[in-house]
Amino acid sequence: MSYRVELAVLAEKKHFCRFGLTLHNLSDQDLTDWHLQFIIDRFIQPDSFTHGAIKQTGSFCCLTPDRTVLPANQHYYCEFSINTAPLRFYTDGLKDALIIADGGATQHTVTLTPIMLASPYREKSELPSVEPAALAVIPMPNRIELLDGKFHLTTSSQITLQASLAEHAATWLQQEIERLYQFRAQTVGQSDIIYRNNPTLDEGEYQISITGSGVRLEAGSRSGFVHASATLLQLIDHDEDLSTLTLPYVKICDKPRFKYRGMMLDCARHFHSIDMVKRLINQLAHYKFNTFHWHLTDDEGWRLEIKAFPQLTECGAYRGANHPLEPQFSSLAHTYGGYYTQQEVIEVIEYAKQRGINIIPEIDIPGHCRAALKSLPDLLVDPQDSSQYRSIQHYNDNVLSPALPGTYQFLDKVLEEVADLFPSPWIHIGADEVPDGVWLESPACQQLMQQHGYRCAKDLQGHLLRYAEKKLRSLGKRMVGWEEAQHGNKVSKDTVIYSWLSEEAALNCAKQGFDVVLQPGQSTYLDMTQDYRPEEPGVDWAAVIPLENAYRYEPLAQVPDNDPIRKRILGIQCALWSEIVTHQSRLDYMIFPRLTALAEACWTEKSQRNWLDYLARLKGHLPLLDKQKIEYRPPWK
Ligand code: TNX
Repeated sequence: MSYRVELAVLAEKKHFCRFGLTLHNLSDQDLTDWHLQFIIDRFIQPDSFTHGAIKQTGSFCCLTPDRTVLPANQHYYCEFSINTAPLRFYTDGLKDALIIADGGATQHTVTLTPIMLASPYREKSELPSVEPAALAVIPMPNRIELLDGKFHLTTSSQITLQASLAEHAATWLQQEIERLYQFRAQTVGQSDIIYRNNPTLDEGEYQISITGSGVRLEAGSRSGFVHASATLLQLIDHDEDLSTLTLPYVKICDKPRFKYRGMMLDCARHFHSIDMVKRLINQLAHYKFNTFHWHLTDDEGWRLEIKAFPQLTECGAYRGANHPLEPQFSSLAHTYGGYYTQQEVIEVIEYAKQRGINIIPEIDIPGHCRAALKSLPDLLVDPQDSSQYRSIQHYNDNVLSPALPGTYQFLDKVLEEVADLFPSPWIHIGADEVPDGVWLESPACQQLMQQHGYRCAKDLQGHLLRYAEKKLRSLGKRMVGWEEAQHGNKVSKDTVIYSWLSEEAALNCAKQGFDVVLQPGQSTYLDMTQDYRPEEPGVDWAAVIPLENAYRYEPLAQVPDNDPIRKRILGIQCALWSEIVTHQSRLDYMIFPRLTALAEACWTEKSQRNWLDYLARLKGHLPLLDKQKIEYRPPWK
């Protein structure tokens, strides 16, 4: 350990923190002509900095000290301020640090010590202890009746299809039984599992009956059969010695509460491999989700191959020292990145389809576009625009211009390829977090405003989104976007709004006549920490979301049952933003088990939901997660 950096909170108030940063040179060599790079999510006030200067782009900071030599066995110290809420978690601190020395000729890795927080929370919160439930089905079926007796699947058991709609569901069941229990159902043999068509059942609805004569799964839709397979997989008990699978005698009648049950994964902030994406999609199928929202582009990365603009991935998919995109969130010393080829995307779409999951791609515009702007500067950057702004994630150059012809050429080509690639009838165009101050100092934007009588930036944003909506409509697609898509009041009521700020905001959109998907950050954001202890990874700007709070998320609790507005609420979506999600085990930890709790908000009628009952089922379900080596956050530590 030759170099070590320490960050300490010296003082904190409601919207102010003062920090001291110490860099120790523990080596026997002087550091000369050096600067320090580090990563932190919060914005450092540049003029608060002592003993040098700081330049920050996003989470990437470059500290130039006020002296060029740091002698062996000595330290450098500086202070600075951040005007945000107090830090409470170690992941709020520095995420990486790197010394660049000898004027750039050498670099040295730096050991980080956990941030010294001003008031770390030490109380332990514990879940009530429960006995594992015998029927550990999650989400809770709407009607389940346990009968006396057990059915055994043996090596001569066969899956029989009496419904063509069940083909995917049966194949998936077979694959999962093999993956989980190395148990292969036969192609000829005893017809023990029968998928049977039942046209009286609605979309997603299914019935299961397990009796002495076997397992019967009924549905009237592809999705219904997939959900039946999912339930069956959770009913299986495996006796390793007997090499049989045991199923309890039961009768189940089940159907979804909400039509839309989604999960969003941010693949831009950190890149998640195709295998990780498939793994998640498979898990979603187990909990009866039906939508995967693929966040493919953002300031810090463009992850989708676009044949018309190869630069988007050649340049925009990578961050690093010698790249137009600086390192962000992790990995200062190495180039970081990756993208999905269109061929890979086709495979993932097929994989998801077989599991009853529709994939909605998101191309986030006009904000969150830094990777695109850096990749296609000639097309997308307005050199006359001298507007000053800073986005929430601290960029001053991340917004498309509604006044450049290149913006529309870009949108046309990208949306055409995306619409071609994804069979989903919906395409998500983002629209979130366009910073204040944008476009104001651009003569071209000012002219566009005058031409149309627009009064503010929201009108310009609406102008661009209305164009995107028309383009998508011409491609046979419906536009969907974040809450802010309706800013400027220019898009039609066909646009589906994904509401992330609050339920009140969601209901407002619904009242205006928009269809709405609920994704309130306070309950469904899986990048929020799961407890108050500083070791918990995550952020807390929306809330801390312990398992119980995720479970107790009850949408529309204040809306009367007969209120017509309920029809506009299509469903619920959980989201994992990936600023801190660097690898599979972190992803597992943030998602599980909270995803299972939220699955129940999506699927199970309010009257059937019960926290302690869920905990008992979760306890009974954990062995299945262990079997799959899912590195969930242990609910009972
Ligand atoms: C808000 S919610 C964002 C994301 C961030 C996330 C971090 C929304 C539409 N935008 O860009 O990654 O917070 O929690």
